[in-house]
Amino acid sequence: MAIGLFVHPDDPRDWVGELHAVLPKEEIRRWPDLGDRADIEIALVGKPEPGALQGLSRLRLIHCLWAGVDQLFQDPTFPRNLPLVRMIDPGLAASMAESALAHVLAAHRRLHDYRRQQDAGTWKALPQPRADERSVGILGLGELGRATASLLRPFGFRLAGWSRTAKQLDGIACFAGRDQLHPFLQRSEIAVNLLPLTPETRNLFDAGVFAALPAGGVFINLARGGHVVEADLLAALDAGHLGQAVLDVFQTEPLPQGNPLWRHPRVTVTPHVAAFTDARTAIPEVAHNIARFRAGESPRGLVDLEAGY
Ligand code: NDP
Ligand code: OXD
Repeated sequence: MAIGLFVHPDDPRDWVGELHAVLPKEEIRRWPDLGDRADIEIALVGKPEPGALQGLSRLRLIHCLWAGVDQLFQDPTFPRNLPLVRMIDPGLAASMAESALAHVLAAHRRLHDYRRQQDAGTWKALPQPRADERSVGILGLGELGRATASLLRPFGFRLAGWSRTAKQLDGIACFAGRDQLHPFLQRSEIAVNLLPLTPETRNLFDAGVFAALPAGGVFINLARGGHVVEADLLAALDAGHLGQAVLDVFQTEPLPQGNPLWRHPRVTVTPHVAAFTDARTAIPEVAHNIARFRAGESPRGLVDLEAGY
């Protein structure tokens, strides 16, 4: 039996080298050179080509190398009858927390406002709240939301978080469920999205959600473009209610050239780079999960296919 690696041929990470280092006895076959497809027992996938997992008659486990799994469900042939594990990678979590910190500090210190002042040749000091006067809300208190909260906490921000199930976390005002979404938004001057894309969270950020954020609020989306109704986001920015949007992810990626978000003065665009799985820290986690699976134990990061994350 063999492990099939379904990553893009241009992916520069040394997946095979890292896999051989921790699983020296395993046979690794990299798509599309799979040999006899019936040999593949475990599939390691990023965003495989549609249909790439078809005909793997003895496949028993799918381990995603991305934190999010929504991209897999876009393929109608994706096998939904097998255990699916998502990536919990300390390297990715650290990288996401770093990106979130950079964007939160830029918003807090009003760097977007000063950029616009610079463009207009304006020399003017703006009011600057202290960190402990600034409310930051994190949507999603999973691996990445909690890592982000931990990195932000020492700065003294007034932190809040929103999740599906109720939580108690040190130093974070916790809100849960749809009933508590608006009270959470109303106190989030800087809102950081770290939710998974599921049927419940698709298009969550619509006109009502943007209106619930405080006037002048900043929306930072580091999760998925499918969370956002782009027309409603543009309307909230154009109306002057939303102060800035920092967007790493989009409904369509790459962001089409004609999309108005590219040139909007209150939008910052990055090309889906907030965090990448780091093969060096991720592959040992994958190896542990394979060992757990083979021992009949539950792998870490098992996806609830009903909930979609
Ligand atoms: P987790 O599964 O660990 O955490 C998800 C969090 O979202 C949980 O707290 C969960 O609540 C909450 N949640 C899920 N559904 C809802 C809902 N309907 N209402 C309220 N809260 C909800 O995911 P990760 O933290 O590992 O990753 C989050 C996402 O980040 C990924 O799915 C991916 O889309 C994105 N991502 C983006 C990257 C980029 O480069 N831009 C890189 C990596 C990931 P509960 O705790 O109650 O279950
Ligand atoms: C992920 C991503 O989900 O890179 O890991 O977006």
